[in-house]
Amino acid sequence: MPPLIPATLLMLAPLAAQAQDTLNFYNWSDYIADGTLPGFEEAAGIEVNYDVFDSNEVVEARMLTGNTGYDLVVPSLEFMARQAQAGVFQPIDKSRISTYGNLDPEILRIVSGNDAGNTYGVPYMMYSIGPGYNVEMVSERLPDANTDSWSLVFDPANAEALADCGIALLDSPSEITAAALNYLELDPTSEDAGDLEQAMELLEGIRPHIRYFHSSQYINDLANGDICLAVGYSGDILQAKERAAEAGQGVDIRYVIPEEGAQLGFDMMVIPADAPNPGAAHAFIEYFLQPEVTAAISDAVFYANANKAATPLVSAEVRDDPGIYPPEATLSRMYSAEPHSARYDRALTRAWTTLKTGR
Ligand code: N2P
Repeated sequence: MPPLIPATLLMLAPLAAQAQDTLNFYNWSDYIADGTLPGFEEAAGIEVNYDVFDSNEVVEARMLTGNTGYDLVVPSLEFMARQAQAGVFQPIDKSRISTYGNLDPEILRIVSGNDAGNTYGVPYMMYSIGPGYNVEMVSERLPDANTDSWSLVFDPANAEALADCGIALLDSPSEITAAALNYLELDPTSEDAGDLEQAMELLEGIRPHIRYFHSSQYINDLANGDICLAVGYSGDILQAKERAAEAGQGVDIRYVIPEEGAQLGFDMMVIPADAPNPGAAHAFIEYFLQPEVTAAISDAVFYANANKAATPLVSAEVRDDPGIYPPEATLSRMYSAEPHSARYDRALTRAWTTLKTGR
């Protein structure tokens, strides 16, 4: 008869190994290349559990509650800054990331404005927020409209003309309100109650013409011609354009950074303070920062990256697209979001609920 104790140990061993060799990764949807996770699993011998989200607000609620079980999460910079203050992250140990030096020092300097010393976050990808539209459906309904302007959606007459083919807005109070403030020539980072009221008035004016608020569904809907305009994330709209081209039904999608300017954002890889396996998170960041790995993600999802060594490897199609890598003149018209105070955030959430539900 085999001894009892060794058998028990044998049963425990695989469990311990599993905890050690698993990365629990929580990332935005439609934000990775097909080969990234298999490549990492193979290279590092670490298995990946991958979950996705499409909203900073959802991530923030989970991070502040804690105990998420995640090792690596990707909030946007202005949200990350608030969460860092709440103490929910652990510092990145740069000495464990041999590829850290591939990051563009200029971008690290910019993000350090909301992450002093680049302590908690490593840039994943960069994005802008603007209108994407179905070229044919929009020109049929609005042959004379300026399609390079936010007025394409914020002018109620235009929104009304497009209502029948379908307008979607991101379900993102901070980002849509900032776009409205910017269109009104107010400071997009303003926390002034009167400014918020003006932004909400603008949005209420087009509300009857909005089909839905959602932060990822518009990719397929634009590609299939089920909606004709979405205010969305740059790369997601360009993924819709690609899906439409692949489907071969003649749907042509265009993404614009409007002449009034748009939000430029940074999504940041962070490690929760209570991460079960911070070693795996560091290993992923090190793997990710290899130039060919970062470049393959940019090529797949149409977002710009902060990996300077990867730039020459990004396909010309992506690198030369002004909607992905905005040229200097466009950059000078763009704005960044800042962390909200808790007080403003409550007012914004209330206003947003009223906008969406009428209550
Ligand atoms: C990916 C969206 C990422 C940009 N679907 C918004 N942070």
